[in-house]
Amino acid sequence: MPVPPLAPSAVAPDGTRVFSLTAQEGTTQFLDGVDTPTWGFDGDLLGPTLRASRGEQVAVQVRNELPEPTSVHWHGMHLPAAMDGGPHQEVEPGATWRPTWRVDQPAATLWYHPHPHGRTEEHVYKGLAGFFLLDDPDAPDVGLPQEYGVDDVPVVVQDRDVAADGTLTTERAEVGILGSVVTANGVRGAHVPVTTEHVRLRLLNGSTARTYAFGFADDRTFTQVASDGGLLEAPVPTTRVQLSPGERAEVVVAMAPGERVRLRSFRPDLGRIAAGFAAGANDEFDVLELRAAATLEPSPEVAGALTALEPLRAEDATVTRTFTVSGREINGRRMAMDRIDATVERGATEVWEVRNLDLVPHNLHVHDVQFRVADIDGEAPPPPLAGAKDTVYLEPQRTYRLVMRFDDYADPDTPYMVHCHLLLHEDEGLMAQFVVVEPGDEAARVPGSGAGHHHG
Ligand SMILES: [Cu+2]
Repeated sequence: MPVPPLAPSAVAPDGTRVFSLTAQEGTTQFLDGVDTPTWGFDGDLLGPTLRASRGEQVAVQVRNELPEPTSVHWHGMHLPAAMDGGPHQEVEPGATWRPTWRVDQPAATLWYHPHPHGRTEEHVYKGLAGFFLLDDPDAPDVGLPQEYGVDDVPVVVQDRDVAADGTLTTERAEVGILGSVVTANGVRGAHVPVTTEHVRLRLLNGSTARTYAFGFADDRTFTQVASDGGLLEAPVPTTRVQLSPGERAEVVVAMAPGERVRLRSFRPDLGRIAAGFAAGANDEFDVLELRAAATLEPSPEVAGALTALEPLRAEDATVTRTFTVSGREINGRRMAMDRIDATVERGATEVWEVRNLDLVPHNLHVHDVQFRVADIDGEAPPPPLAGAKDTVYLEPQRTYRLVMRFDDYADPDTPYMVHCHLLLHEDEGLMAQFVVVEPGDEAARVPGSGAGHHHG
């Protein structure tokens, strides 16, 4: 299995770590000997891994060599709205966009992907995605494998529907495209050489619609150590890790010398979805095979306590908002670029009550923050959902109370997005815009709205 290269960076005189990414056209062979037109960053498919440490000022020179506008969103990153790479920051063909921000959040497996309004599904499906790993030099060593590409391996899992002539087909179920060509880091039938007793996989669901339930063919127990926004408080022994589109999990797998075991996606538990909706609930796939060497280097034991999450409690919230999700609408409205749906005061802790009214899958991704799931239909979340999250699966007809705090950045002119990360749903309108403003301030006019007023 190819491991994405670490992106080179240069440190500017002011100390900023500067990366470059170029979105470009290419070709990939998903089927033996057959070229499929794909898009990638700095290559034919996917992109290099960006890596930075907490406290660093980073910048990315994003160049668009595609024949149409795109954008690059830093999924899971806490940063100013104007740097977020959403639909208000599209990059024209031939142009370069240079967002810059200070990394200030716990170590985590984040990722980047396009977010142009109405075309996100197509751009991700064609291959534009990459990892953005954050490190925290001040965090204690908790015994996790950490040699990139050796015992600490990023794996983006995606599915595509590839015709015999190589073209990417776009036949859609209600949830979007459910393809049968499942890849790990862009290849089918991937195998990963293992040279250590423990291997850490950073799993990313980079699919546009499909939810995976990862486990091993022999049903062995492994350990989930992190969710979207970083480490869980304690390791969670499990046999399955379920990820909806956009979600991540870090897992540690113990291997015996010489053994081989396949990572599979088993039938996901999507909740009470209606019969007759194709949602991938019955699909199973092999994803990759771990192949251990005859002798393995020793690995440290994973600590019993991984981190102390900062308190983020529903009872500390000063604002509660309701987001009902149905069809392609949030609270009865489709996304409009010129309408601000919520105005949040900087520093506020809020509860967002999110309910999927439908009998089909949705999920919810909130930009700028890492939230906490306070409860699901009043019950405490299961341990894998108790950590820092930026994307959560929404089972049909259940209510998720999410707690989040909007620190640091206020900008009345530029909205963040909240949306379903089933990308067809997002493109068709299941998205809303919120701005974070200074306390007492109001949202400014956004481009084309013809309404609202500017703050003083
Ligand atoms: Cu949806």
